[in-house]
Amino acid sequence: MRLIPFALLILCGAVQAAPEVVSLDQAGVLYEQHCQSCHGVNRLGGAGPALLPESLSRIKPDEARAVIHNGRPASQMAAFGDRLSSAQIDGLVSYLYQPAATPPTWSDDDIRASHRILADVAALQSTPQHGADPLNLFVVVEAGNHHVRILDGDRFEELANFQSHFALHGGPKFSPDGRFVYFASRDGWISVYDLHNLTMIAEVRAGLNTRNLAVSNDGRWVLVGNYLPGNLVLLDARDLSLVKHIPAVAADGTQSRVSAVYTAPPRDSFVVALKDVKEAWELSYAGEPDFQPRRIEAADFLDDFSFTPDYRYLLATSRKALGGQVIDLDTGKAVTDIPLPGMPHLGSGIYWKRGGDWVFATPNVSKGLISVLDLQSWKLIKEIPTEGPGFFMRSHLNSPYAWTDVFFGPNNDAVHLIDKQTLEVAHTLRPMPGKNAAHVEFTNDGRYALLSVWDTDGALIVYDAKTLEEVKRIPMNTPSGKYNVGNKIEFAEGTSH
Ligand code: DHE
Repeated sequence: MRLIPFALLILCGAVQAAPEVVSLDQAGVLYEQHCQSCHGVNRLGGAGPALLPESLSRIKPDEARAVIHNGRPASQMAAFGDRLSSAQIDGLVSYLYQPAATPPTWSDDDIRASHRILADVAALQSTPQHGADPLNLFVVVEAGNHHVRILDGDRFEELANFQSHFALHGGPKFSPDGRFVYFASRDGWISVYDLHNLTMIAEVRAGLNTRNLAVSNDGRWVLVGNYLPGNLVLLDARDLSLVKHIPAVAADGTQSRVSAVYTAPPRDSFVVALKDVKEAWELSYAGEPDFQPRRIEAADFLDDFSFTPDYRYLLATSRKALGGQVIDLDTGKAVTDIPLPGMPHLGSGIYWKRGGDWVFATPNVSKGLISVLDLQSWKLIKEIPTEGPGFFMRSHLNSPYAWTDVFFGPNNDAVHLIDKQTLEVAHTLRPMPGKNAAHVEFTNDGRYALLSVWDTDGALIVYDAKTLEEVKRIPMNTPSGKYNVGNKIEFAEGTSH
């Protein structure tokens, strides 16, 4: 007779005895037993990410169910399908999407307690130690396994590959000399990595649910924008130590989340979009700054925005105007609405010179079109039809094309190359048929374009940007974004800010 271990009998018993429907209270107990040691008391995160509706908004309940059942490959998340019944997993999923009983808080003390110095910068070399061109490195976020790879942008060889915090989001940002790169994860962890020495310097948890970060043009400050708690967190760029937090509260006292924060180099300031109140903020970092926000009244809520090339105007989304609003940062006045169809993704828009004039093009996350605006008159010049809604756009001063993806829908394996002068689709590439192709970044000289295939068995594909020949294919697990150091620190035309 085969002996069944006692523990297994108990476990089987537990599974069989589990009720058909698990209440939220019962699920809370299951959370404490199975999840809390990694995901933290009150679901605020620990070794694993925070599990609150605010931080799970990107994950659909079905996916959460599958992750609990099967685990998440290349992560610490174990499979619980052999320990929990379907009803228990369903109960847990419902529980995770419930708001916290007491609103989660993250104080200055919490931030300071999370701060870790991982290397002594003073003891490191102050010149690049890797032999590659420091201005042509690529930082590639491999979202599928929460890793970052550093690539030599001349040879497309890997210089480093390291684990990141869970779910990095938004573009990493760089110190003005390109030596340091700053990452933000959705669950609030900010890290700084030294590209000269290929080593992590410091990390800190600045919030519970973070939007993005910006680095000042003098390299002294890092400003983090948070959804949860709704605030800005100012860090010393050298080691990420906390300087102060600034609550995102409107002039009338209404509390807001922060949609996004960017640096505006010619203005020596950070510009901040607020999500729940009709204000944009500008915080100067010139001289000895006090970081008091200058409040600019917006015509509508701001989800995200782009700048004009001179950084005088904001092109921001406006739900009310069904498109965009233009805000003059000098006068602090809303200039005009730009009615645009669908849901333009202005934060991903790029500008270039067409003839002698600046134009701005934005993808659209709900309609298959690219809107092109005249930046002098704010008029819509053209709607370029695409094979489906898109997320990202990229170009380079030396490229005749703007590359844009078809992120959503059945044609998400396609990438369109739009002729920047005729505004026609000149080429459509399908790098890996059937697999989502998205997000492009050019080498510093614009000779090569690096494109992602967002799939577990995905790849980073290097194209000759002129001949459109494939030069190299590096297998990767969902490489989401890639960022060229030179393009980023020059705030080059055609890349994201
Ligand atoms: Fe992003 C950048 C907001 C969903 C991948 N995304 C940004 C930025 C903002 C933003 C404000 C600019 C920050 C920066 O670079 O400093 N993103 C939002 C949303 O509001 C939205 C629609 C919903 C949300 O969940 O927050 C959203 N974003 C996504 C995704 O689902 C994507 C595709 C996958 C993911 O990683 O979550 C995604 N977002 C990205 C990427 C960038 C980004 C790769 C950087 C683009 C760049 O080239 O700079």
